[in-house]
Amino acid sequence: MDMIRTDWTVAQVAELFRLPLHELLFRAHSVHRAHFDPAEVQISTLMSIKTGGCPEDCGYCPQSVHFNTGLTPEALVPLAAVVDAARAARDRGATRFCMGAAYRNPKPGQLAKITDMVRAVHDLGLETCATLGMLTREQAESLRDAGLDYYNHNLDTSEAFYPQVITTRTYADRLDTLKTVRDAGLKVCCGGIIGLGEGDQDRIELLHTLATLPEHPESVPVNQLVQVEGTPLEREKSVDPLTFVRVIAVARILMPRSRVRLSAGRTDMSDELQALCFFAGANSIFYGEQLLTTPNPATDRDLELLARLGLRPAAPPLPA
Ligand code: SAM
Ligand code: DTB
Ligand code: SF4
Repeated sequence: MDMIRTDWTVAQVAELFRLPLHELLFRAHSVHRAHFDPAEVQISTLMSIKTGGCPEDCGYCPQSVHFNTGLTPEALVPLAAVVDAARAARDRGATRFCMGAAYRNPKPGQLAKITDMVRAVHDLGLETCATLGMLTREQAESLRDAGLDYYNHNLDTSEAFYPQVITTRTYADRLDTLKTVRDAGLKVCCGGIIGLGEGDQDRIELLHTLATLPEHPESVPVNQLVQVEGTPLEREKSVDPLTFVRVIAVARILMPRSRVRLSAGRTDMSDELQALCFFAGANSIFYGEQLLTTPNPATDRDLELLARLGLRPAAPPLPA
């Protein structure tokens, strides 16, 4: 078994990132096999429980009030709609249900409604995840007490590149919330986006920051930017697919026990690229025709792809 390390240096991460591709893939796949059943892919389904109208200015995001993306802001959805969507997701094979809200941070009345949603989804036997922006310790604890398993809060890119993408909050704000969530006893889902205009050094630094958190995030979503019309990044150059695979492979080597999720951007990826990502160590996907506000591959198509690759959806984890 490889050692779990949180003391990686930036130079070591850079060295991995720059290995000849086949050497990198061989190492990543070996680490993957040592820690996971390589035929198993964990399935999460996303639901946007509060869409649009977000005061933050994340340059990639269709939900920010700062950009005109044609999205109509909506109120927090009713509990019954969440329960219906979660049940449908469970019946289609998802084991985790992730609720996303376009908040900078939730207000008390909003949080109370969301804890009810978490409780109801938990009671359906699903793992629960939420992404609601910044949290206080009390909020993190009440979510945990309601049955929340994971909190998603992405670092997105390197600390150096961050201010070029987002100006309404800092990298330190992000790290603070990650600490709050961890200290409250929640599992952490934290990753980033590739294709924001960052360079390899930023990708290396993001991976380094993730892998040197006091504990590795249990879940590491690697998103490829979904270019949305009206956002400042709508015409950003798309990333070299082989660079994207390198990010997945290095994440797998650095964080051997984490679920690395091949997240947003799959509609723009070939089957072959997705296959390579799974080989490089990705073992989780978002499943369902919609991410938060943008499309995801059709579920039939995904099941067919997994079957063609000889992969299968992971069984739900045993209750603790
Ligand atoms: N407002 C909360 C926050 O930012 O933490 C939660 C919702 S936010 C939409 C969740 C994550 O979605 C972001 O951290 C970002 O990494 C990802 N995301 C948003 N827009 C995206 C896009 N166009 N392409 C890829 N990932 C995106
Ligand atoms: C994550 O890393 N990716 C998901 C989830 N966590 C919340 C969100 C992707 C959003 C893509 C753009 C959209 O659909 O609005
Ligand atoms: Fe708001 Fe989250 Fe979108 Fe940023 S990524 S604008 S915080 S919804």
